[in-house]
Amino acid sequence: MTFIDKYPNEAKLVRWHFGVGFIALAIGGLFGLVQALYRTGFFRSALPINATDYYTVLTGHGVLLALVFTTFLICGFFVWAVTRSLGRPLAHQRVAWVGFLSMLVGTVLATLTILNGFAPALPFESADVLYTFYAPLKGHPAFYVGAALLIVGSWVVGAEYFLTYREWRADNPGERIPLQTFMVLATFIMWYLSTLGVAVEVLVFLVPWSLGWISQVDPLLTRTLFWYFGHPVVYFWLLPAYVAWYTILPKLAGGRLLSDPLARVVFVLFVLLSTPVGFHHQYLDPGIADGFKFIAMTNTMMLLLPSFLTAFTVVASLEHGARQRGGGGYFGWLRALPWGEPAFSAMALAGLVFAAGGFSGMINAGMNINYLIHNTLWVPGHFHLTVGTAFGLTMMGVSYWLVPQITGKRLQHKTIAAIQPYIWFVGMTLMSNAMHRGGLAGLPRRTAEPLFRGEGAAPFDPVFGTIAEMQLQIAVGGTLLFVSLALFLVVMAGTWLTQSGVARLSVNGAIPAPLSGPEDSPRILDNLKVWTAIAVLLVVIAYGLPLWSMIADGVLLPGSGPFPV
Ligand code: HEM
Ligand SMILES: [Cu+2]
Repeated sequence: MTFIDKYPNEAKLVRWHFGVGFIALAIGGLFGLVQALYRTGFFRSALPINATDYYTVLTGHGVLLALVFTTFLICGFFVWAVTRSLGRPLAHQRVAWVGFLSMLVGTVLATLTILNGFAPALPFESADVLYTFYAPLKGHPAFYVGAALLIVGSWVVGAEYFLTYREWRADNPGERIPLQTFMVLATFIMWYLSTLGVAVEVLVFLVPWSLGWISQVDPLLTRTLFWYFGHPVVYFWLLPAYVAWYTILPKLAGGRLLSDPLARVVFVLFVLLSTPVGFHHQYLDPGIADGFKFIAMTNTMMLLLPSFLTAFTVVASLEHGARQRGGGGYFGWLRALPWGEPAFSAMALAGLVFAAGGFSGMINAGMNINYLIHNTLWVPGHFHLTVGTAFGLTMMGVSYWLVPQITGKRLQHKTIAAIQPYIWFVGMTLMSNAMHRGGLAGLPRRTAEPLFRGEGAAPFDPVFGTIAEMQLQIAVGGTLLFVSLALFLVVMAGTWLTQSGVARLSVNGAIPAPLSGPEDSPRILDNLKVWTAIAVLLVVIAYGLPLWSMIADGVLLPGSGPFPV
């Protein structure tokens, strides 16, 4: 039975989340194209913006894609995952709708404030503060309030998952938590723990400051609170992709997940290690002792372990599937995978790209080698592989599979859908590779004038190739990405708006049991209270002293007092 027939209300909730996410994707993607063309100098004079507006565009791009598109898609996807895997409707529908509405109002508020940056004639401040909103950059209070409503809304939707789980638990004492629900709960435990930082930053400091109630804030403290949240947020994006790779992808490949216990171990490791690592974004910030940066680096490197485990489990599951379909040989089985199915190819290509993103991430995480690439174009090169593709392209794959199930309509424009992931893959390879290389040559990120042309122009020194050739690849890659994104939205709109016909589409949304099930793992893995307690302890160890030294010299005073290393 198709999801929409079994759970019509939950299907509606997922649809609304996806719908808002897709609108954010459309606007954010358009801004991405503008950036790629403007900062590389292609069609620059034809674009209706100037170098100041560039920051409005860049803020819109970062906020709408990295914060809004992600959060809506994740919350919607998880509604499906919890309902399907527990096999019951949500416990308190209304709670989830309240959360959704809060997210929606917050998004509208923040977006309007950002877009206001295009109309300097209006007597309002706007919010060209980028999606990291570092103080002392100051935005209109409505921007911060909007961001807070978005996050608080996601908390409320998250509460719904826990409430539904609690009801299920009452009916099923002693049973193992179904895998997808386990993954959702683990992801949200991490989300609650980490968003606390940004909530304090916004509600205690930035909102009162933007309203003029307090005269200054401590940039180091607010940055630290931001990055306390800013690294776990990347796992908030990544883990839903993992949910799809572990639970949907093996089925699409014609097989079954290799190991449920390994999947649980991976998610537990993320709960433990995602948060006490934020200082790896602040290697260049003064006022944080090197020893704490070193702890953050070590924890970060440990996070490679769950990602390697994932690569192993997912590839092994795909091989299993391919062999079920008649594939053979050492690598020959790869050809037996359904590469023409957009849901499969999008997720599989996303996983491949993520491997590359993982490697450039290791460079970012190295305390010394980070200095080479900090604030250069390398960094956006890296995260377009991770959030941009590992998350973004996976969610497109999820949509190809799920939207028919939540609308009851057959996927339309199948040919377009089949080629769309490949266009994304090629575009991203061009853009991201050139961004990485440009970063190594010293090209800065976040500027409309990366070449500092004119007097005192900075010399750039690529190891091979030229800056001009990299700029061309960024522009061509960015254009292909935009084309791909537009094609995806055409397929979605076409599917959504098509007449459903006489008979409802019936999709087999069942997910086969893993080869090795939860009964093969120790019960302690399901004890989320224990893992939460250890995670909190690790956070206290990593953050306690540095945060104390930042506030001990006066909560609003910049910097931190010296303390012995
Ligand atoms: C049409 C596809 C896309 C294109 C052409 C594109 C292009 C770009 C470019 C050129 C930059 C660098 C701007 C600069 O530093 O001056 C950038 C930044 C960024 N992009 Fe994208 N992008 C695309 C899709 C995405 C997606 C899908 C995501 C996330 C889900 C994303 C997230 C970001 C973020 C977070 C930044 C950094 C913003 C900042 O520095 O404040 N982008 N993008
Ligand atoms: Cu990080």
